[in-house]
Amino acid sequence: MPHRVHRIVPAVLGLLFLAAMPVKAADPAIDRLLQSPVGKDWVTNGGNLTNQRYSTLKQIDTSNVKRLKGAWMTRLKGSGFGGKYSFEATPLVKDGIMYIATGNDDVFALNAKTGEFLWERWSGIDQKLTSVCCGWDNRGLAMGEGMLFLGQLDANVVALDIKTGKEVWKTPIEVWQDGYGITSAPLYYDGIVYSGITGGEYGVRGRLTALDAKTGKILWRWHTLPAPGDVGGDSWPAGTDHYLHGGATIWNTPALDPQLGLVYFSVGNCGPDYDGANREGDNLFCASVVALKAKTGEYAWHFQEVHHDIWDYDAASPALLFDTVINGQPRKGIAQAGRTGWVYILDRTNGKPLIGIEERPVDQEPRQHTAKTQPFPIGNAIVPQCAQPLEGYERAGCIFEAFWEEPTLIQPSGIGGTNWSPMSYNADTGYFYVPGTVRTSAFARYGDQYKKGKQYNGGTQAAPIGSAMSGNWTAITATANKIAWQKNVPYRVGSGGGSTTTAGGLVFHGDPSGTIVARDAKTGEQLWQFQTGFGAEATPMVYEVDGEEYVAIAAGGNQSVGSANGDAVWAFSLKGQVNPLWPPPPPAMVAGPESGPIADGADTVKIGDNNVEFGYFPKRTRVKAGTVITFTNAGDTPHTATAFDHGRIGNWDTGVLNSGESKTITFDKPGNYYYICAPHPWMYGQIIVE
Ligand SMILES: [Cu+2]
Repeated sequence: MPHRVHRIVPAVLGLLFLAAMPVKAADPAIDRLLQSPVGKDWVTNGGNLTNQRYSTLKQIDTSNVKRLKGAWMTRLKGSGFGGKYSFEATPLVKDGIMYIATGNDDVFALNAKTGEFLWERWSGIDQKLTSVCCGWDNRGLAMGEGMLFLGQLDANVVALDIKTGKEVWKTPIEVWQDGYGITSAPLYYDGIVYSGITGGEYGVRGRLTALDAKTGKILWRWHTLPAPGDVGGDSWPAGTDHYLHGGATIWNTPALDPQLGLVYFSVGNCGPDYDGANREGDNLFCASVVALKAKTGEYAWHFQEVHHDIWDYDAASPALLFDTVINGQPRKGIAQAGRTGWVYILDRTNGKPLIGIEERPVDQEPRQHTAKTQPFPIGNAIVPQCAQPLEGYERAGCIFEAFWEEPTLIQPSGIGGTNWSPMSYNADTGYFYVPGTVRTSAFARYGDQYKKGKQYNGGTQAAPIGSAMSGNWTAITATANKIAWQKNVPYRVGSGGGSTTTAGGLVFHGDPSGTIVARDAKTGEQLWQFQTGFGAEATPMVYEVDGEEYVAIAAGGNQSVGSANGDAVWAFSLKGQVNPLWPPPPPAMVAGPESGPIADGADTVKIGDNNVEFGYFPKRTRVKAGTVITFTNAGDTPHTATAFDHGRIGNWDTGVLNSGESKTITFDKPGNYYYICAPHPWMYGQIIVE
């Protein structure tokens, strides 16, 4: 009976965590908060060690949430404001002070009651980094021992004095020139800082790194790509060096169970993303959830969500720990929302499915060395898992449809389902609140040579021009993996902001249109919305100062969705007086360049100009046959203009243009020429030749 379950669970969780205090903790106060239900302070990215993003505060509830207004809004001095950035960070709050990082890795301390600046630390990171695949981004901070910890896009982990913002130590995990970076918020617990690394699109070797919080010294690293002889090493072809550049990076903050002594994290895609031809085998630990011994980094267990991934079906959203009761038995759960559209629900003591996941035979393509079977969780997916046919495409299929060079339409697309965004869990309802992207990809493989520090994708998954894109929010039951409610929304969610839930019976989330929304946690009914003025694509958090409850969210857009850029942090409360801003331009609901003005006679196209890094200017141009068009990279990141014709790419191509470089292409024949950026296939342009 659901009612019984709901009352038991929070008690079990509280006891479990408080029972496991470290003996000689370096920061007992923070460790205690990390192990407790979240109250007035929010001291780590996921609220506490579980990543549940559940607040016990309930001053704001279903009956009064409609009265919420802005308590304050602060603009972060232009930090991370622009087309190359996404603003996805969750603020931390401790003792009335808010700490937040922007997409430029700058960190600000604000008075959490008023929004006033207390200190700021500008990262000074190199603006010419070429190793950022998916927008300049920093998902947040960790705190402990009087310091704040962050990972930077230049692959350094940094500790700042929490009182002043001054740098205490800085440890390079790798060099960005080799394709590495960090976008995840680290996790602090019991004297250790845990950090993931990105670069899955650049042929790197993924890993979790544990650092001594006091000194920044690296204590251990666990490679997500096993060397020959390591656990999982036989899931790669023998005698090859794939383990050195097969990707498998970590996009998000780990979770940790102090009682079991395990640290848990989700692992991203293999490289090259869409080309499995040279990496026969299951390719561990790509697209997996992994548990390690938290002190030593020793392997404990893994669960692979997608074998031999060729669809970019990462496990990118953070792993989440929860306790529940199934068939009368208390169970220790872990859940992860995959890009496949499923939530994977496992037993966190051993990595075995908690509800049931079946290995089923799937479509085969021998040239891709597709896995014979794939895991199918029992329960419901949150997004459609079959693509609709589209004119001009001969192949359309369902999840795990194999493909080679013939473009093949598949849902979910390679960006989800659920991409980087966190889901939340509310023990009162027993539901996970899962963000979803509904989008079709045209998958095609084209092979790729590994070159150190360069993009290494081996294919593409651009959305077909004219295809629809949208999003949804789904409540999934933790005991049966079934949809309890689902709400469709106009724009893609799941690439930026996630959800946060409260004891007030609410779920909060942002929206690419700029609103922050509150829903009834039981029914999904929208109870409140408020326009922040910028793409609200970060995960909200909840805190209390002087007896007043606040909900806060960063609003600065997301480059992969195309929502409005900004540099704002908003806090809301029942006593708030600040009114909403005007709505910014909304993002696209259809893929492609086909909206917007056509520049007549323009024979130059600038890429990444006007501080819009992932765009062409003009996006659409009309010229006479025989025109020579000059493509110039005016941005910071390497880009291409690559022909895109019904999913086929490359019958003309500028090749990679670094910042400042140009290339000319002559268009002799009348026609309609679409193009994309090969490394950023969500950038579209069009040349109409008459
Ligand atoms: Cu590009």
